[in-house]
Amino acid sequence: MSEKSGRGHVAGLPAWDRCAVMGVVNVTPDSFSDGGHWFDTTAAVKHGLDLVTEGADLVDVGGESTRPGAARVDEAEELRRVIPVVRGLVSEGVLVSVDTMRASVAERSLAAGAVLVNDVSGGLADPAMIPAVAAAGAPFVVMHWRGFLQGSTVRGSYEDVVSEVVDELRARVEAVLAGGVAPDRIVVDPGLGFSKEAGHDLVLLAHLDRLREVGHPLLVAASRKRFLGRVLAGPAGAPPPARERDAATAAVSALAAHQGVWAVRVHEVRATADAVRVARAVEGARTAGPTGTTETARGAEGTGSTEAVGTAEATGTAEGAR
Ligand code: PMM
Repeated sequence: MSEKSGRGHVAGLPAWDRCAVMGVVNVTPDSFSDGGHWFDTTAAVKHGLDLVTEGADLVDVGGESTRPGAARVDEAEELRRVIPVVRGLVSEGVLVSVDTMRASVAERSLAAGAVLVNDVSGGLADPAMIPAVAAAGAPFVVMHWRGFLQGSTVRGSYEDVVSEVVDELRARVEAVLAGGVAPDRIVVDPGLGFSKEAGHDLVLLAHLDRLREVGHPLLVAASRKRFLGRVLAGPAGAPPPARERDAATAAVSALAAHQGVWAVRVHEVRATADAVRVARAVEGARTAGPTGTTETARGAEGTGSTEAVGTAEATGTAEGAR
């Protein structure tokens, strides 16, 4: 399955038989696309559960906005935002990923039952992060990152964006391995929109095969990002607001799933959940005979953990849950 597709498997997580869907819950007042919506713990937990009902395999909980120019939130406040939401979702059987650049938040989230650490800095922002993840034996997302998005770091400059992102990710992975994180627990991510222009993001998406050569499962997080606004606006138009970029996001999810990425990270789950299932069905049809009868859409459903998707696949019919 995943080996054949090249999607890979992350030790410590279920082996989904398709691209996994990571739903986003930003417990922040200021994230660029959904800031302020899920700032309250109860609303955030409810939103995470809704995302699972809509087809999310994992829910990524973050308490710090990474948008350009954002001030850093202090540690106590980040813990206050994130930990109760992680606890609330874990208690409902949801697989939780924590989106943080702080070792303390990662450690406390893992202790509360989170199963994955998603660090947009790839361990660069906090020197205690890699030792903490290694000690916990947790899976770790290493994103391509050139620093906090301030001043000239916002845009980024590249001669050859794909080669540079691949090389820089390889170097980061080496550091993470040297810090004791197991190779089968590392996920890599090109960091769309982080020190990149719209054109850079598109070139990276066009060369996901090169990113897969880094040798670790790949996470793609295109959801509602600026480059989609640019594509939808056309050369002279104004970009639609972030919340009107969900159909474009689902299109990227289908393309990414078709190219064998391990997971996509999205704010609006329903359309992406459908997109990755269609991609899986098409992948299955490649091995079907000319009559197309060996693989059906039903058979193409993932084998995701019942804990992760309690309200969807555990009830037997993903169709019923959506
Ligand atoms: N982007 C954002 C937040 N977390 N995590 C990973 N691994 N990759 C990303 O590209 C990424 C991320 C920013 O998006 P948001 O604030 O709209 O959620």
